[in-house]
Amino acid sequence: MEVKTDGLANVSEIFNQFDFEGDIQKARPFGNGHINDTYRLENTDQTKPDYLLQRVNHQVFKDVPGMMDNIWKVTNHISNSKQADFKQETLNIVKSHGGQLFTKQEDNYWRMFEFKKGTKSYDVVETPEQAFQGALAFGCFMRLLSDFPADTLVHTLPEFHNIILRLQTFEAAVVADEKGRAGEVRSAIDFVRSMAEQMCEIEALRIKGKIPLRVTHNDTKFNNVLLDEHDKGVCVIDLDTVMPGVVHYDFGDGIRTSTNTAEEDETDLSLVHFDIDKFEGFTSGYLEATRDILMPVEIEYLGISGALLAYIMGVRFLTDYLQGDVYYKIKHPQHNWDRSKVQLELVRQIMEQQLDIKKIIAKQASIIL
Ligand code: ADP
Ligand code: GN1
Ligand code: MG
Repeated sequence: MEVKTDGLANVSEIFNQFDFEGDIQKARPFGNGHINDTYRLENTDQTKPDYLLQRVNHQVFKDVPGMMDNIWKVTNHISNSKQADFKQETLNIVKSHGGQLFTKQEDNYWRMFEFKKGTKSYDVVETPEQAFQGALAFGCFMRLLSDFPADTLVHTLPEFHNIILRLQTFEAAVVADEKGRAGEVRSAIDFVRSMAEQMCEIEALRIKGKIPLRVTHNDTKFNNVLLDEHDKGVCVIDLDTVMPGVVHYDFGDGIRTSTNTAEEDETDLSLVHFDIDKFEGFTSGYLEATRDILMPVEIEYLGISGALLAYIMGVRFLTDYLQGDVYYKIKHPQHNWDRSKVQLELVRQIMEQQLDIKKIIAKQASIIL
């Protein structure tokens, strides 16, 4: 066994608790997630799958059994769906020898999935066609869950995208200024405040019950969909946050990540562009799967949802920076500040291009303006 998990038990002790097939001799850290620790397990038996072992971040996800139960339910629902035109693969959970959806070792929770061979995820989308394919998969995902009883799901992160509450936490962090960083980020604080009213509109409508609740993924960052070698969508992953929400959360997070020409933590802001062609690609893919199930109020607010999700992430990264980096994994002390600036720049650009954005949505949704 080559890999030890930074001071924890050897990973072989962990994965041997699961009911996998074949023979695993190699494990290596995998992926660019900000929350969980992921390892790819390579099978020496070529006829058997590789696996993905994850240590769940239980500081973030307090109810791991509830979360795994959600994932079990929605993946079964997708596998058994009769909506043949929208079918797609889903994550396959590998249970423990005792038949559990996870194992607990000391304070840590671990789980295993089959690794989807021949797939990749993109941190930065290269072409409008990739954006289309990923969006089609995300759209199918929401559609396949449109007949799932949402009230049977645990709210794994209650009020996760509630920007009204996120702004309260942000304002408290500005006042507390625990690390003495508020002065340095003053222009970002001012920008966040100047956009607050507009950015709370969707959430206010949700709270009033004016936008229908659906089962949403809530973390449709583009690297949470796997594409095959021909860039066709294969499987939506990272199902930790699947719970009731509004379509704007999923469409918006897909837009903020698939249209950005730069990395999420790019330090040269001149490289951060909202790419309207990728916007059109993502929009047409998403609406291909969902056009006929969305209500007019849902379509009406798709246009600002990309800005909203970029704003939420900008506020969250900035809050974490002010609080001393207590939530996201960081690689250097400025990391959350860098991430925040990129998101707030995207907010600015997406709001500036609302006219063109709304025309594209109307065209793709087949609405006559
Ligand atoms: P995090 O919650 O930390 O973002 P993810 O579940 O998204 O963790 O996994 C991190 C990365 O691992 C993904 O972006 C993807 O590239 C890869 N990955 C996750 N699940 C699978 C899978 N079942 N098959 C292949 N690759 C996967
Ligand atoms: C986190 O787990 P990952 O890296 O896919 C975060 C998302 C943020 C994203 C920003 C549970 O997603 O909300 O949009 O980072 N997930 C959680 O990159 O907080
Ligand atoms: Mg992820």
